[in-house]
Amino acid sequence: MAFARADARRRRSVVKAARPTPRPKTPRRNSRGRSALAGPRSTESTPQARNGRVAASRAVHERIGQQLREARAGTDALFALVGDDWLYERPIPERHRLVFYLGHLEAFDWNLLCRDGLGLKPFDPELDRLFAFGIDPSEGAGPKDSAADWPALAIVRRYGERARAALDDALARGAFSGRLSEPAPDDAGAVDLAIEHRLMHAETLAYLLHQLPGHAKAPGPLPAPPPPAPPRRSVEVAAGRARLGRERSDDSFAWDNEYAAHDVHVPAFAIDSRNVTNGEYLRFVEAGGYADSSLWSPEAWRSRQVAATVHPWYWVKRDGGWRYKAMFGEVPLGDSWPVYVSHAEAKAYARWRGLALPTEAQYHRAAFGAPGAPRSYPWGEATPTSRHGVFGFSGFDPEAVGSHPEGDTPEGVSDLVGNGWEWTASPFEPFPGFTPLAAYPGYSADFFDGAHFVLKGGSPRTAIRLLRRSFRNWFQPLYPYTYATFRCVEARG
Ligand code: AVJ
Ligand code: FE
Repeated sequence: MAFARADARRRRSVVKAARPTPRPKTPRRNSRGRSALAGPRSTESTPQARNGRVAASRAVHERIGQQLREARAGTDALFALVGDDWLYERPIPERHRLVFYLGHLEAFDWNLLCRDGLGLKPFDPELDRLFAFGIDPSEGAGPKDSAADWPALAIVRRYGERARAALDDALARGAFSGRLSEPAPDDAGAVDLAIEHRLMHAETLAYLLHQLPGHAKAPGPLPAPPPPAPPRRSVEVAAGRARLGRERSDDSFAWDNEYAAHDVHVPAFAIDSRNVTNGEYLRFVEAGGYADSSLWSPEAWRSRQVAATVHPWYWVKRDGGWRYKAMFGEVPLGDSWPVYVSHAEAKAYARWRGLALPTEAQYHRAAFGAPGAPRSYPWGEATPTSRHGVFGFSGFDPEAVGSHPEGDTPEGVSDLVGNGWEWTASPFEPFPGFTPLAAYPGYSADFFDGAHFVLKGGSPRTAIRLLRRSFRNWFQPLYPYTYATFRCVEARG
């Protein structure tokens, strides 16, 4: 059978690919490999560690089991959008082929929770390694593998089924210990970690699928022409403190880069009440913003993106008119949608207006108020719903800025959460008191390199649980594929 033969052929090339083949330039790995946690923990005296040895309750196992199943259904639905033939494509040159992600989501869960956490015996160590790490190479240093280097879909799917079955069985047995925050790989909190890992991939997988042509995907909704944008105001924020980060006493999962909580003094500033729209950004494009080297960093100016394109990645010019590359096809460019751009483009636009991007601390102060009376969300304490903004997989494309006023801050700043991540001026750095998570030491630490910037908020494809105040996202400044927008700030005084 043709299928079986293809399997055998691909199987052999995996063996090749899994060996450490010398590459011209090693792409950055998303993790430092096998968990550093082996044998007894050194922190047995902390209360969390003592509690952590108690088996997690049935209720906790039911919650994480349910949330894991929901997250799997989400990523399964994404893979089901594309025909099998397309899964060997590499829609973004700096990322792996789609088939890698099909294996990665299952390998990640298995490696962390079953192999490292519960000590189960690997059933396919080669694939455990092949699918362990994503990549984040800098420009021009992308991966060079070919489609034939990857195993056949039947093999990848079988691997995924076995990995899932082992984890489901462990959850049904109640195999995980009780600690939720700063978990070891055998704690219930490590299952939360795996769930959030999968949910983040559900978003970045959408960026990948977005780049495939419409005919590669099942039909889906196209965004309708949006209503006009509300007027943009400048909202004054008085000097004062902002609270960043997360209390160690919170007993639920958070990533290492969210710790520790600390206050920062923020001088007075004014912030745009809403995001920069396509219509506004178009004026920058038409005024020659991409041709003015004084607006760009030397790296951005040299970059392929700037040299080869003169407009946002999600725009395309046809017959003299601008169109928008929506998830399921091209549509007329919606003037009032937030513009999705790279950090370099956002910064160039802000400079052109004589303004700046908000720092992470300014974002916190505008979105969540003062440390004395901090809000959980820009609108207050209410659990995020579709009334508050555009997030939680509500759709694949943005909506008009300011279209969810229930999600505004008390001062009327809109969409600080949802409808597109907010680029900040802040490089991704550890907060004071940072310690890598034992369960995944490289998750953040591998990216504290000055070459990534913090994004806050969320996009239409961001899971609701990732909208928490302390969550931080990061990408390289020239990466144009993120559903990321921005607004401008001006220092006062
Ligand atoms: C936090 C979204 C930048 O996609 O590179 C996934 C998340 N880390 N697998 C990324 C991540 C490892 C990460 N971001
Ligand atoms: Fe990953």
